[in-house]
Amino acid sequence: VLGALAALGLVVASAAPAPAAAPITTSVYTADPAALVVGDTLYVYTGRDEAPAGGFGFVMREWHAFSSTDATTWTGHGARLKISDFPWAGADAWASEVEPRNGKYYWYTSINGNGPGWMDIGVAVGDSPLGPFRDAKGGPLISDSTPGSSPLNIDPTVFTDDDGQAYIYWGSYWGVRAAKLKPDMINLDGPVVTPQGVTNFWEAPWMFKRGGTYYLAYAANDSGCSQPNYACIRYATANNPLGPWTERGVVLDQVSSTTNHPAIVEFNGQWYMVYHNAAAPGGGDFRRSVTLDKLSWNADGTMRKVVQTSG
Ligand code: FUB
Repeated sequence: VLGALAALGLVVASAAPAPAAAPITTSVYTADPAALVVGDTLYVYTGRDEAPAGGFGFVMREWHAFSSTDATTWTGHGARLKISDFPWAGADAWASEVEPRNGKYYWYTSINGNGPGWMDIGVAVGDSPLGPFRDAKGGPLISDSTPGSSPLNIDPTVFTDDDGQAYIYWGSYWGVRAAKLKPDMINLDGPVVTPQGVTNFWEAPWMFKRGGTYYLAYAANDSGCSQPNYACIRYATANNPLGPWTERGVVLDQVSSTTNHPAIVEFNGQWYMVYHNAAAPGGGDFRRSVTLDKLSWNADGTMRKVVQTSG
């Protein structure tokens, strides 16, 4: 029974405290983390890699949720959102992020909308961090027919500023995109813009604010930070949520998977870099695992490079 529950991601991943960089679970392969603090709990939302051993290409059908009160011991809550929850979509449960507003939780997802384009961005809504979640729009929030969007709309990150204005950033190999969100969180408010100054952007943006400065971390794959076909995590800062941005360097070197995907969060007074790699048993580029390491700051507001304590 335990094995069956583990396969569903419904058992505590580790009874005893594990080293900080152990995978948050080995019950399933996980990727593309997004982090959210609600009260005394750190939630991490992930995709699930289901590619067979040695398989080439992503097989991703659902998004999972995990929680912890110490950033060390994790409880798996199973798949809280699936492709089938979006009746207009049919494949590719890629990167996602959950953003709270007015007591609701909005789960923005990369998903193949089965339309003329490839990937779209959908949004589901729930009444708690663990849902249940339902499609909030009945169609994509962003698709390749959205003026100013990218041919490949993936990897949404949503940030709400101190004045209550929410922004969505997303992007792929054609560069980062951004737009304001209406207060309902399920409609864009104004044009899609292409933020300037985000150098070597590849995918996987993660937006946050610290001490009045806006930070945009993202996966880059330039030879200055990684070997060919691997990503590192660079970041840029700005004084305005839509930029212009100044690139500040590499905060996470390449990992053991070709892709990488950051979520940066403060929890219980400690900052963390949540990311994925291929270090779990049987892991690989399409069988990734989410882990996290501590992140610290210089006095000038720049980030120190994260020390990876897991392969
Ligand atoms: O997991 C599928 C895709 O790979 C994500 O959308 C990207 O961020 C990269 O991790």
